[in-house]
Amino acid sequence: MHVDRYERYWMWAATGMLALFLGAIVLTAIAGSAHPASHVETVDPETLHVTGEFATPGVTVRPDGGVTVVMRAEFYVFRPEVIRVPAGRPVTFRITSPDVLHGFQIVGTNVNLTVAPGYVSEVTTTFARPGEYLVVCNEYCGLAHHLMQGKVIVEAAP
Ligand SMILES: [Cu+2]
Repeated sequence: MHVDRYERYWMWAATGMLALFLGAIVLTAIAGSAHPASHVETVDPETLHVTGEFATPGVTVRPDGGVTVVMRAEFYVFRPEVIRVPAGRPVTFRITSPDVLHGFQIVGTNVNLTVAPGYVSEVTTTFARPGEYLVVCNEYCGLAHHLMQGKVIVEAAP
């Protein structure tokens, strides 16, 4: 099969660019330790109101002294809306949505989750000092999205 010289040059140039870009993706993924979400846990969004841990959202203290916060993000509220956790202890947030995509961002920290219906989003953090933190939804979820907020109150550990 005859391929024109210039066409061959461009085929090699395009192949080289593909290899270069793919190499850059692989290199930055390895160098930056990028990886897909490690926590994949599903839940039935239609029944989580009535059964399972998300039917009774709230704060529980684990035997190791850490705290687990089970939450729902739904039209247009976080449940519970006000969360009290101790400072200096690991706090694990487990959160899901029964309706649409929401966000869970604790302002002033690096806690920032996407909350998708059907999935449990989980993050563990430690609040160093007592204080109050604003929680906002940062995924547009509907007409009252701007009113969707909560509060984390970090109290001095007993
Ligand atoms: Cu929202």
